[in-house]
Amino acid sequence: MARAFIALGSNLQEPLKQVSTALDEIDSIENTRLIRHSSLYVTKPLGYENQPDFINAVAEVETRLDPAELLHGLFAIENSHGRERPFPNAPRVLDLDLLLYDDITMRSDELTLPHPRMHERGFVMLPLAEIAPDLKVGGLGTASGIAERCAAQGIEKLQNSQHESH
Ligand code: PH2
Ligand code: MG
Ligand code: MG
Repeated sequence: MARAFIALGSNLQEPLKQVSTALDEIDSIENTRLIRHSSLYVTKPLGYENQPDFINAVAEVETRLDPAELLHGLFAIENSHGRERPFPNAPRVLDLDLLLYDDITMRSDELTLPHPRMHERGFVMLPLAEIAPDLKVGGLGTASGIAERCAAQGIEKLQNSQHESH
């Protein structure tokens, strides 16, 4: 069994519902089980700023799939939510990014591990530090240490946002 972390994000078409549903769907990927997930966070858009706030969260899974197979499972969920890709960092109904897969470092056309921008992104690092504060992130230190350096990016935890069915 491998342990992997996935970032969830949405800022279109009822983002709360998109992210909550996606957590259940991640648990339904073959040979994959949701272990835990963070609270949901309301976050200011980073990168392309002229778009609505996001709902973000991070999930931890156990899986027998290899990284590419798991990624394809995530793409299938994005597509079933009607994900489109008009331009980089565009508003989206659902974005599922594979952040970490055990200690694997890899670079292919479709997947780079660890996710190359995760350590700069408060909307990834604060939720990750909530569920795995001592996790080592690629040679850059622990999730909680990196999260502290990202804290001032307009990231707010939603109260009572532990998802009911988990
Ligand atoms: N995703 C991006 C770019 N910017 N900003 C926030 N707050 N949340 C996101 O999920 C996000 C972003 C590219 O994937
Ligand atoms: Mg992304
Ligand atoms: Mg993505």
